[in-house]
Amino acid sequence: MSPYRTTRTLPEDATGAALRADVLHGLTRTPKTLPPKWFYDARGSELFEEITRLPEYYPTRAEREILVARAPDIAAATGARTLVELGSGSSDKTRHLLDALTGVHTYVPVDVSESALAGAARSLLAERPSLRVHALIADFTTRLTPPDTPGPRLVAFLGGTIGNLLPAERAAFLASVRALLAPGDALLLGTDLVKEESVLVRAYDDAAGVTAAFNKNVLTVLDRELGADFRADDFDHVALWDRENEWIEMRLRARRSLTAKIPELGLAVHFEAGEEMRTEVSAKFRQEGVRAELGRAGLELAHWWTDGEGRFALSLATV
Ligand code: AVJ
Repeated sequence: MSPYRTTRTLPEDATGAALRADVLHGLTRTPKTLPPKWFYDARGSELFEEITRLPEYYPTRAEREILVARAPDIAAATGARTLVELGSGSSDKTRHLLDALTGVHTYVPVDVSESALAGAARSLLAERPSLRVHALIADFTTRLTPPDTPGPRLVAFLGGTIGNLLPAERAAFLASVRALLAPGDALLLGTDLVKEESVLVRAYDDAAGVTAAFNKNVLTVLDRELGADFRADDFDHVALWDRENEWIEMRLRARRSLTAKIPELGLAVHFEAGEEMRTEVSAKFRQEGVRAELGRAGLELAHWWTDGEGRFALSLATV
């Protein structure tokens, strides 16, 4: 019997339908927006991996530092027997947790990318043959039905990805996570922290232009998936700090007046010269804000760990 099982909660064509709905909605409103999840095709995922190695992009290294230092504390505080990871991607940082969480025999990675799940499971199982991996092909922002595995469960949501959700979406997301937890279960949440503006902006506008390529890659996704005729060099990459909302915003700014055709939607979208389309929000947090948002979802902040430079935090929350 294979220790790798998958459960699909997304219909095979869900991705295409969701992309069409998001593009239709986002490009026919003012200002224009696209949700960040469409960055991550094969090329976009590769560019993101490259971003995590850039000197300016500190969150991945800072979070790894905390995980390495605190994994034994996390194991002791939770006594977890099942690890559920939302948006698990390559499951790269998960190793640090699995090494310390000696009571965990079942790992439930949740991701929309079936290929990422299969690749992650293959390499984890090669290292830990006794691990049971039950992958969920699912969008973590929708209601999840995890398999019936032994508790206590630890649900991990790493990388600061919660910052890609708008405040109302975060509240709904945290409430749905809360609904997954039984008494004794816990949530491990990674959040990037508010810091000096120049450090934040450089992390999203690196000197080598990798983040610019990552941002523009969403246009090639629309061209390939919807037959659109966007050209990456008609747009400039913009990263700015919104000090009121305390989030980084990535935008694509039209270098000239243009009209893009999107045949699959029967749509022509006009951009004025200089018009900006928002492609990502990446919120930065403070401890009091995290505590309050968790509290409103019925979760209690039990531990708050940061890296040595105070750039990133891991929170452990209980019900
Ligand atoms: C993967 C969502 C954590 O918001 O920092 C990196 C994505 N965007 N550079 C982030 C991203 C631009 C990243 N997360």
